[in-house]
Amino acid sequence: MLNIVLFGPPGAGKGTQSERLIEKYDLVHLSTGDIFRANIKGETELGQLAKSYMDKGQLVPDSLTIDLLKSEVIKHNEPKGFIFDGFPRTNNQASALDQLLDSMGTSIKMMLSLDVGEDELKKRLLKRAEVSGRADDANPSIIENRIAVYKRETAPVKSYYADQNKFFGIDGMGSVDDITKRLFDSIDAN
Ligand code: B4P
Repeated sequence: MLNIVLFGPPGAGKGTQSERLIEKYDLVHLSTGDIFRANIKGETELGQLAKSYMDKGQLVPDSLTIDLLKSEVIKHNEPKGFIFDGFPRTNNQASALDQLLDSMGTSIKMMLSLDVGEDELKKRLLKRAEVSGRADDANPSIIENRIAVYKRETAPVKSYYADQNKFFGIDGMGSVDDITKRLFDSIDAN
């Protein structure tokens, strides 16, 4: 199986590039952010709880996120692989994911980490806010908090995969097409 963690700060292009990757490699796309937002829209209990964290730019607690991810993974019967988009965001989540995949006789092949400067991230998220209606995109101080949470809690996950020789840094600046090509090249070369 081709299991890929697509990683990067908020607004780095994870969701955008996931769409391209799933099409080319015929993978299942699992975005924890999308799953939470679907639950918010459906007014589920999980959605209500997740919203209280997301609207402030905080991470949803690990216990909730890990259980949710597991329940989504096991829904798929013999997929060619998964793109994990926005998961794992903590070392705890990364080790839970390793355990889950191990129990299925598979593992993460690579972490592709999109590298984008902070000014560009803020610009992209504020632009998306014009159409997304997402509370966490519209407010500059919430964006600042998301970036701070990323640096403090999420960026260390890079080392988790680097220690397993699975970390690949990708330049996430430039056009969507250029970045897609860099991702394809990195997957095909490894
Ligand atoms: P996510 O849904 O993962 O949101 P994100 O980080 O903002 O998205 P992404 O990087 O995918 O942005 P996109 O490609 O769309 O998380 C939202 C929240 O959910 C988190 O803050 C957290 O609270 C919670 N959450 C999710 N997963 C969690 C977990 N595992 N644990 C705990 N909490 C969790 O790109 C952004 C914009 O840029 C788009 O408008 C796009 O069109 C544009 N763009 C993309 N590439 C571009 C390019 N090359 N040039 C110009 N614009 C570009």
